[in-house]
Amino acid sequence: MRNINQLHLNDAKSQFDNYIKSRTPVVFKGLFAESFLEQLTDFNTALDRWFNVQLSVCNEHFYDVRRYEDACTQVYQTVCLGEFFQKIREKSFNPRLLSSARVAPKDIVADLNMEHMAFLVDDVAEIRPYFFAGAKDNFAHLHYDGDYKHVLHYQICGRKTFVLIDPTQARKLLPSRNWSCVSLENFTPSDLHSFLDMVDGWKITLEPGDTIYMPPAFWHYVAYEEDSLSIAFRYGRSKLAGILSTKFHEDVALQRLVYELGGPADTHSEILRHLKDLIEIYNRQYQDFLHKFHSIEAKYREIRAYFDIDINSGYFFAPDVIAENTNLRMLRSGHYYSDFDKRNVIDVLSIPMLDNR
Ligand SMILES: O=C(O)CCC(=O)C(=O)O
Ligand SMILES: [Fe+2]
Repeated sequence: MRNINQLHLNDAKSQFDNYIKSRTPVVFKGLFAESFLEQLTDFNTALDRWFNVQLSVCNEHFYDVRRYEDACTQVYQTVCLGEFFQKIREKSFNPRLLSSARVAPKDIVADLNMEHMAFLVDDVAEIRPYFFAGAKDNFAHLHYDGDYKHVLHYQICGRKTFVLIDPTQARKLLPSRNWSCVSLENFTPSDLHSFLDMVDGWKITLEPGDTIYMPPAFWHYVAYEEDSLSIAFRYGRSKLAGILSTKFHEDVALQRLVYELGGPADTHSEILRHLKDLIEIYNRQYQDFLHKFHSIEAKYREIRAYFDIDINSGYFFAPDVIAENTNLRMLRSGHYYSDFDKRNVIDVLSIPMLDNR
């Protein structure tokens, strides 16, 4: 297991670049020390201030790798923040309800001054804030985010443990799309420790006021040690990563390509060859979206073989899980490939292939 370094703000200014370049997680202390947000590190104070803020909450955070039916019946409900925690405490709400990765409500954004991050990111205007609220013992199942953005996750109040694993470890994680079938939420502390040794992962518990940097495409699992409020600031991806994220369905093949693009330039020629192939396959004409999906899947298999990621021979996959996941992947691909007419082509010449921030 690897520990995550903690930086004080003075050091952050000079050192953050090295963490970004080497795709290494790090934690900042006191990012909003001089702003109003830092006055809300006490849970009850924050709850008082934002009691009436409307939240969209939803059960579960890992429906893809559970039952197929669950994936089709995700139901959101609207509730105000104060009532949300009250109802969980009095057990009239399911404790697994989370407000997860929803665009931060405007009353909360009004209490933020993003300029406090100006020294960390090139362009504050491109940062998108997402809000998270959840009660003690909740969790976010192990996954990676297919937007391939950098993330600064600020812990407003409560404590949360972050586990991070880099994309090279995918073959040990039984991945399905961007979800792992490994349920870290069921591990004992000592199981987790051994597992993190196996996958060379990082672990840290954030205190209120801490901010963790998650590099793009990283696997993460989050455990709510206490009732918690936090904001994920997502920002900064290359034009190429944006195209891969929005045009292609998620797969560890793509995740790995994005990760490798952030690495040393002398490894790039094979990566670029795979990417150009993918775009060429994307731009072909197909009779329907499933044909397009299957052609892209075939290339993904080739890329996975290149990186030695054999995702379908995981030792612990039950056959029905594989079947359901394959089914789900195929259905979801409609979202990406239904519009398969000539207009939907990627202009390879317009993409700076090696602009990888
Ligand atoms: O804190 C959480 O519940 C999940 C965090 C997460 O997945 C993210 O910031 O992308
Ligand atoms: Fe995430």
